[in-house]
Amino acid sequence: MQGMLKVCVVGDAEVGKSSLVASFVAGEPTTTPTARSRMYKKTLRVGDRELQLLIWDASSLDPKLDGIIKGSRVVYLVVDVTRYETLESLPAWVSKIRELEPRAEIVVVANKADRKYEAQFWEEELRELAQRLGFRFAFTSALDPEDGGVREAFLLPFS
Ligand SMILES: Nc1nc2c(ncn2[C@@H]2O[C@H](COP(=O)(O)OP(=O)(O)O)[C@@H](O)[C@H]2O)c(=O)[nH]1
Ligand SMILES: [Mg+2]
Repeated sequence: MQGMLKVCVVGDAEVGKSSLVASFVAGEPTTTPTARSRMYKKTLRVGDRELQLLIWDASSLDPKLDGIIKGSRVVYLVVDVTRYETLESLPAWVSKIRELEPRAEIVVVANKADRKYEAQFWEEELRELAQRLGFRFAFTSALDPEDGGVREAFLLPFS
């Protein structure tokens, strides 16, 4: 077995970070919003490899946010498809991550995809940004742990 891999989940407030992590780790989205960051452990089997993830659900209000990003191998950067401003703040997040942890892989998670009918941006716009800023992206619905694409999004860097 390999060592622990540190990853973190960041993004603007209320985009669904805690719901995504809870959905991935425990199979159900969280119901308790919190301003504090939390760490979870999750063991993953990918092919014949076993990965031990240390997953930080990083609160955007946490004064220790920079320390959480530092040392992360993957940073899941969450945006909310129903709020365009979360896409507008994406480049600033990418710069911050690149500055703190240049080698981290960034995966943009476009969450709340179940509200597509209210979406303020979608795939074309993400693809354009992804090409320019160099990240991969996935759509998710944290409210649907089974079919919401949550596991696929978290696994993207490891498959
Ligand atoms: N419709 C929908 N609501 C979501 C989704 N993910 C989170 N939410 C809701 O968005 C709000 C903020 O979620 P939370 O996980 O606390 O966001 P955080 O501040 O980024 O940790 C809560 O009311 C969640 O129930 C999703 O995929 N779809
Ligand atoms: Mg939260």
